[in-house]
Amino acid sequence: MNEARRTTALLVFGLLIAIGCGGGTPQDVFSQPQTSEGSSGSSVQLAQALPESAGTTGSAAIRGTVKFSGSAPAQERIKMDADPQCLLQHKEPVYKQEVVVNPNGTLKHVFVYVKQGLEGHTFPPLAQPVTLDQHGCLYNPHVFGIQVNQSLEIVNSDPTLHNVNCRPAKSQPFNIAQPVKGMKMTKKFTKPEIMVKCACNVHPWMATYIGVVEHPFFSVTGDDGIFTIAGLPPGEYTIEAWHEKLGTQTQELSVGEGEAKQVDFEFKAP
Ligand SMILES: [Cu+2]
Repeated sequence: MNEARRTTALLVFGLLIAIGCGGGTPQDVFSQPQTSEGSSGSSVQLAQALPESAGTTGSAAIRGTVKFSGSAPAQERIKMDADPQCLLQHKEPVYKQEVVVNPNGTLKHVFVYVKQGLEGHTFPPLAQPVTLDQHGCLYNPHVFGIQVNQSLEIVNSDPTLHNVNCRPAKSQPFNIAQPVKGMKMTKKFTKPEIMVKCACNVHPWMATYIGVVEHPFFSVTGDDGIFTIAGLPPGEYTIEAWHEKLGTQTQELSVGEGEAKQVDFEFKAP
């Protein structure tokens, strides 16, 4: 490798590390950012960035848009008056995150994952934890994915008490209190489950939904309604899109090595 190529390779490697350490999930490296409410609009598409330890990977990709049809429901404002520590952190009104229609007519907070087609492969959980933050008395992210037995780091960034009450049906439920800002705790889910709901009993508007899957092939739509599942081995797959209020939809497709297939979903107004 000559010096110029070495420098380029180091820069690319540094970029990947920077993205990987940016507070997002490790899946951010190859799909779109999932954690930051404000920055989830752009899709970072770095195919084949999965580490070798991820298991059976390839260079196939599935991308698409989750569209919304019909009239968007009125955004319901969250009243945080009961806890001044929550209220103080927001200068602007805060709205419920249930049905969020983006300005481009797409749907936010849709969990899209490979439901079938990866049987027989093993995918050890990625070493880097996924972070669930409690900030401004909201969960960030509101919807996200994690692998079975991948670490979930739960952080309280608020100067107020939160409890994290997670009720999986297949893994061990837990309910932890984090009374002090900066508290952290690590948990894992041991069985796949679509979806695990976690909620805060102190602030009844707080809820987050976690897609627990056996592989790293999932994505969540952000401000642009786009999902990207890259680094896939070639195969025939069933893809499912899940939305907390609008249900699930599936599509079947086959994708070859090095191929990127487009699959769009459309959810109708309730
Ligand atoms: Cu809370």
